[in-house]
Amino acid sequence: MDDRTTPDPYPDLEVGPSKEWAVGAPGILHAMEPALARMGLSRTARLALAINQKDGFDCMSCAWPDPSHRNRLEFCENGMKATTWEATPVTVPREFWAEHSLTSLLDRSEYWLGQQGRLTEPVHKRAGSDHYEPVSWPEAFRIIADRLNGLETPDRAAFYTSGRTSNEAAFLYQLFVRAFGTNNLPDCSNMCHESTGTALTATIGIGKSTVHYDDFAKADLVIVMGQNPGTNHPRMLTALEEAKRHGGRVVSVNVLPEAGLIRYKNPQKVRGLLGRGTPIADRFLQIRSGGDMALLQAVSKRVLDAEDAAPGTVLDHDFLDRHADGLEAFRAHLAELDEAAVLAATGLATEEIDALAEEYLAADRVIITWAMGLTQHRKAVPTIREIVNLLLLRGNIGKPGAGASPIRGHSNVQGDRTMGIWERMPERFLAALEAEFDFPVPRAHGADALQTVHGLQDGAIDVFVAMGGNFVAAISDTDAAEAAMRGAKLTVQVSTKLNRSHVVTGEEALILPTLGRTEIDLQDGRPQFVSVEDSVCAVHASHGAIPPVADGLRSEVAIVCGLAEATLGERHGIPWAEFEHDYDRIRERIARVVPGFESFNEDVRREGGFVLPNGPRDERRFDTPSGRAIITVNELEHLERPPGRLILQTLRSHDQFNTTIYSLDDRYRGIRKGRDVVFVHPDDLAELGLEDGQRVDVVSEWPGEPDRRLPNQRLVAYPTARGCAAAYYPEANVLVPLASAAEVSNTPVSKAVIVRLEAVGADGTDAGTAAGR
Ligand SMILES: Nc1nc2c(c(=O)[nH]1)N[C@H]1C(S)=C(S)[C@@H](COP(=O)(O)OP(=O)(O)OC[C@H]3O[C@@H](n4cnc5c(=O)[nH]c(N)nc54)[C@H](O)[C@@H]3O)O[C@H]1N2
Ligand SMILES: Nc1nc2c(c(=O)[nH]1)N[C@H]1C(S)=C(S)[C@@H](COP(=O)(O)OP(=O)(O)OC[C@H]3O[C@@H](n4cnc5c(=O)[nH]c(N)nc54)[C@H](O)[C@@H]3O)O[C@H]1N2
Ligand code: SF4
Ligand SMILES: [Mo]
Repeated sequence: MDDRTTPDPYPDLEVGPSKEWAVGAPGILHAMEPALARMGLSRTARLALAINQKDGFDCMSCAWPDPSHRNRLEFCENGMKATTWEATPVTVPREFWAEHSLTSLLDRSEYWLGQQGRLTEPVHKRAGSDHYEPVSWPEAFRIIADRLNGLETPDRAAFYTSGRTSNEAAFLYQLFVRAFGTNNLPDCSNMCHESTGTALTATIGIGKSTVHYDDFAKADLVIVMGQNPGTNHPRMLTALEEAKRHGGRVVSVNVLPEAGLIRYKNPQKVRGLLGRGTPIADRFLQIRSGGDMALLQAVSKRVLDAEDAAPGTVLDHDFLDRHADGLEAFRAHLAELDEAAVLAATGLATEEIDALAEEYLAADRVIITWAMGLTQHRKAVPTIREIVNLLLLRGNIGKPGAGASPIRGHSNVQGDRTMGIWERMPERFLAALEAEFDFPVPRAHGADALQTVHGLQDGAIDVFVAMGGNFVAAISDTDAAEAAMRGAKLTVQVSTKLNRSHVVTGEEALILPTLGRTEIDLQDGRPQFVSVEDSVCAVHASHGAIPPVADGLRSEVAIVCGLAEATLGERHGIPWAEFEHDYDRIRERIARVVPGFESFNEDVRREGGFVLPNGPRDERRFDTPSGRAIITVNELEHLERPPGRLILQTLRSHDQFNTTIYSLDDRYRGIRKGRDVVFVHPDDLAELGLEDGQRVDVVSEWPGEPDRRLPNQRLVAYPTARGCAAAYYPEANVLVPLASAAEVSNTPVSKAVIVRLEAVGADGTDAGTAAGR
């Protein structure tokens, strides 16, 4: 049995008070300690001096951008954790595979698997075997090529990508997949900001942020919605601090009072290290889960009411006349807005909404940022369209200090999309690819992440290849996803370290170990560099800084080229060997296919890189069918909480990166040495007849389906919004129904799972609360 389901997996769990401040000296020290212990001073120093520096490597953790004026140390605590996790000198020894059967590895947690160190040689699990065995690179490529070429149609294979893959590797990977003949390119973005891309492309013509890094310092108001920057984008706090120094205000809209937004100690400033830090959020709206669409509509209505009261003075008429459609329908729709429904949906008081509207009206330049608290809801797409509506009313797109700014997850998830990693790339891109490489590029849309699970379930997909990531742990409904993966004929993982997706395999499986971003990538004796695109569309180079942890590791580029050569041979005449030996040759091709990269090889060598063109940001140009931005009408519908149930969000602790668990602590939330907790408001606990410290099964309900269960969690009384609960991803993924997906974007609804809590007796048996039984 997996230790997610053992009765008491974390016997040392400690729960203390949550913290009000984030980062500062304790943070950086916290991150450096294990690094120093494991890697020694010289390796640690070499890494610390290279992260996010001009000639160094791009931090592989989140997609937060770098400022143009860089400090000597330009990283945060969590960047250091990610770096040392990758750059550890610990490696998985050859004997490991003989000693550990796959069945025995199923009992191991993600934390344990990650602790085994870096993967160093390709391994192969034959059909029917319970062990991986070392295999040579050519043999590994030959096996995969044989299986791919033996498929009835190329659509029987799916090729997943996680967001650390460089632009160069991503471009070649999608080229290989499309030359092989399919658009089955699911990616982590399907589970992440897909709702953002869907909403923004339809309304403003581009699925990306419309701000520059420097805009944060120029903003009068930054509204941070559904995002926990103190943990997930720590250096964003520096940008928010700067905004405040210039007189800007910051509002947080969140279900939880997250530490970093309350008070921040900047590790780069002596003042920050010693002092009490800067209070970041001037205002905190503690919203109910899924209430954001109602809040945004209510604020827009107040803006329109203010305009009615003083015609011609509130809206940006010049902007609206020139650039936007749909104002009248929007106005008519909001005239009918039911304030009672808004209050029920948001859980906020009228005065709190009035106050936010006043903040918005008082500001000439407004940025709205958001992340998973908005994108992973059933109504995510219309909610993000409402962000656009609110911004458009006062021309807050395409001027300095203003804009819509989704904050991306993985360090190159945005770049991977730009390079063509998407199951539904637009015709423009596919036609350009076809013209450049002269083979018939498939046009039928491919499978996204959830469709890939269904494809595996139905037997429509036989081969699953993953360029990074940990698909079975990251996607919804772990049990169903794992069962589906076991039905595959072949699974292939290109990875740096072990995770659950290496253990839950198809009939036959391979692991191909890859270089990480910290490592020097030599091809023909010459160092190569790669490039990435951050959350605000800036592209820059990343150079490895330390020697690879083992001989024989290959770069992601080399692995794609090896796979492609073995699978496609001379087909299509694509010069894979040339690409592998000199990454400039790849960039030359990208330059001819992807707009904005025309002088890629020159631009990427400039200090700080270059910024991609962006119609709305640069010239208020909206690439929609009408050439204008679209104000949309969205029916307000909010999540009803059935009696006796809670709305559970699944989120990240401070010491994890997605499915990678660095430590069992979550210090801002007061949790140590364990992850089996569920956070619930004390009044809800009382109402449910439960108490802090008690153990419960968390049971998720979905109409017509059997219950899903996360057993034996410790209740933690916590100041979340009423009716809401929180538990850690990925453990809580067992609770997310596969059928629960956002409208249009098909993103799993990981932030709103309807659950009931069932008390567990001291002996670990079900003590049987009445609810739902
Ligand atoms: N250290 C670290 N950094 C990371 C990651 C990591 O795991 N660790 N992951 C990376 C990735 S891939 C991503 S996508 C980002 C994720 O970055 P975040 O989106 O910040 O990550 P989550 O932990 O999912 O936090 C969601 C936040 O939304 C709030 N929230 C939940 N539901 C609602 C709602 O209905 N309304 C509102 N207004 N708020 C809500 C939660 O309380 C929480 O603060 O971080 C990236 N950076
Ligand atoms: N319930 C719930 N589920 C969620 C979410 C949630 O909030 N709640 N969040 C969703 C989001 S936002 C995301 S982005 C997905 C994340 O889903 P994924 O991207 O699939 O997962 P990660 O945990 O980021 O992947 C970690 C693995 O990547 C590999 N890796 C690390 N670095 C490299 C590298 O440089 N190259 C290669 N090839 N491999 C590398 C390592 O083997 C590591 O184990 O999860 C989603 N799932
Ligand atoms: S903010 Fe993100 S990208 Fe920057 S150093 Fe921290 S983890 Fe790395
Ligand atoms: Mo993400």
